[in-house]
Amino acid sequence: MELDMKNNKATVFSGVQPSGVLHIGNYLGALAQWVEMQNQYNCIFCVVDYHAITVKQESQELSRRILDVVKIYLASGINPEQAVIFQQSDITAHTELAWILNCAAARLADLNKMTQFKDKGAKKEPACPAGRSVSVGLYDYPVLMAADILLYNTDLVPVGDDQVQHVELCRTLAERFNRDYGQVFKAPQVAVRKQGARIMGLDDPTKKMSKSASSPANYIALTDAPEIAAKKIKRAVTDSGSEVKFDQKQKPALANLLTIYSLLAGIKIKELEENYKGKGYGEFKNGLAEEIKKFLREFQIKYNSFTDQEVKQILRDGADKIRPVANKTLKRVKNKLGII
Ligand code: AQP
Repeated sequence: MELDMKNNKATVFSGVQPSGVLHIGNYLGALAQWVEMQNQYNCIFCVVDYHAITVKQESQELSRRILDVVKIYLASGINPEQAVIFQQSDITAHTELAWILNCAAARLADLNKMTQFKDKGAKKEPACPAGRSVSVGLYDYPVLMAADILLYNTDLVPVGDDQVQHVELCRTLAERFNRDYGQVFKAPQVAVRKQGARIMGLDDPTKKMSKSASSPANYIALTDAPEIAAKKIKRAVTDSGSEVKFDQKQKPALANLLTIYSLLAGIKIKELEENYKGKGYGEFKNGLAEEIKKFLREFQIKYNSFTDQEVKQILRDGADKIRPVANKTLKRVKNKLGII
């Protein structure tokens, strides 16, 4: 069965790494946007397992997490009848195209500008952020991501704020290849939500919420027990003062909590400020904790309703649908290079 890409809909591509427990930052920054897009576009959502191994993973845990990420997609509302869901390593064209882009389009100067390998390197080895502790794969991650996107003639890439730099690089690589070897690739646009594009850590509002954070107090995992999640909210860092007011500069921790509350409850921030006028941080956090508990309870009922067998079948079907599209693009690229 081949994917019908001949309709007039634009194509959306995005993915998540099975590199840890997914958190509400992943949900609000990326997944919620994907769900909104699936009626309007040809959507392709990938579990990017080759990206996950750019940092050390425990092999049994990785196998488990690949399936869990798909369950999270499904619980978020991605419908496999509408969107294609597949596992990156099932389509060999991704790594083949990444190698070709490494040689024919990417430059060291491009990759040296990327911040992710420096940030992750700094976490492991503060004295040497871009050095000994960073794998070549982590450094090259943005090129593999460009290959993921370009194989499917993608128009739009919905991501959180931290991935914008990588989508911009993808455009550069596409344009450079087209210029040097002839037109093959479509340069994609990035789609970032106005609100929720960078949810910050609960323990440190200057750093983004991250699944590889050293402390679970940093994030609300989508699989956290609702009571545990409520406790994390109550212990979350807040700012000085007591007025519930959105002020990114003076009250970054509260601004983050207000953003989470607003998106989960579907209530405007102005309205939340009004509701909590004169009530203080404690009452505000209680309200948010209740909202989180409600969200997680409903989410987890759906999450737990899918079996591993169902998920494996969805991944097989997705790969079968999408493989011809990827192979067609790869063939065009190889032709341009004279690899026939
Ligand atoms: N804190 C965040 N706020 C909003 N969006 C976020 N995303 C990640 N963190 C936040 C978005 O979630 C999607 C999937 O992320 P990823 O798996 O590609 O990895 P990442 O961007 O590196 O996110 P993490 O959670 O921090 O993972 P680790 O710790 O493994 O690197 C992307 O669209 C991302 O922008």
